[in-house]
Amino acid sequence: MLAPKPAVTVYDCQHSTSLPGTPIRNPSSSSDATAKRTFDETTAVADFFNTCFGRNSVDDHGMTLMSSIHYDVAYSNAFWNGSQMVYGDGDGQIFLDFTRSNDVIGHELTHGVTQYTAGLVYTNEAGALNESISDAFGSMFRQWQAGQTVENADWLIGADIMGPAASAKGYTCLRDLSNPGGAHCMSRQPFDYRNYVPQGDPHLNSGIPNFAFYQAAKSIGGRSWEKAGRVWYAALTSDRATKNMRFKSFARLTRAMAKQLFPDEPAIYAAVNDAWTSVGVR
Ligand code: ASN
Ligand code: ZN
Repeated sequence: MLAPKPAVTVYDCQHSTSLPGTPIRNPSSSSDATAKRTFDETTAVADFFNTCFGRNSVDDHGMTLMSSIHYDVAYSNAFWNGSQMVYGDGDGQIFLDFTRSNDVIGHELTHGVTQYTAGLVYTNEAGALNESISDAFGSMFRQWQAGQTVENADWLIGADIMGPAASAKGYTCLRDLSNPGGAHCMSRQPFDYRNYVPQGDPHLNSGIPNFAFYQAAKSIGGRSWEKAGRVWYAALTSDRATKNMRFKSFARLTRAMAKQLFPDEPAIYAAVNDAWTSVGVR
């Protein structure tokens, strides 16, 4: 029997900061493009987790996926607040409406998945892992929706929310899993453990596990979510995952899961092992 799909609800903050705001009756047929997009993409993220990883909503128990849009005035961010997603419209100069990037929607929902699984705290290495898991699954969702392989995927986070002022400065994304230190990234990141920034923001140090994920997926080849994604998902949801995990512990879990899930494909373990080793995590 197929698991029922989680309900998807959308609320309009009408530029206030009180949550959740006013319910939008039929977001799937709303004349507000933001409402419709939020409904469609949130539904697609639920399909992605269900189809690719057998997960029923963020809590794996069909929890309703709730989103509030038009949060605050010119608010240039989006976040998971522990029970729902919240999206700003951006200032229209540096950032456009945050619902425009499907990877951003995937990223925020994945924070919910992490909360219900490994429960990674949001500081130090565990915080950077938390952020990286959201980028990895956000990017995989974007690739899955577009039917891309690791070769033709763009691996970008936030490409579709770059406003004219950001584009004018040459920024094509917030972050790039395939090149975290590139000048085209609005938020350039370290991508080797030797350049880890102590007490750094999780969004900074996530470049290190991001680059490990990219390299593992790239050398395995094909579709990122089918092998590398399953290995990362198994590590995230493992009983051995802990909320204060450091890079090394998470890397060790991915190595173990690569062997467990793909015992007849040693190349997958080798790709995962080499990817972490190349970013300085042994
Ligand atoms: N958009 C950001 C994120 O999901 C919000 C934050 O800083 N937590 O990572
Ligand atoms: Zn995040």
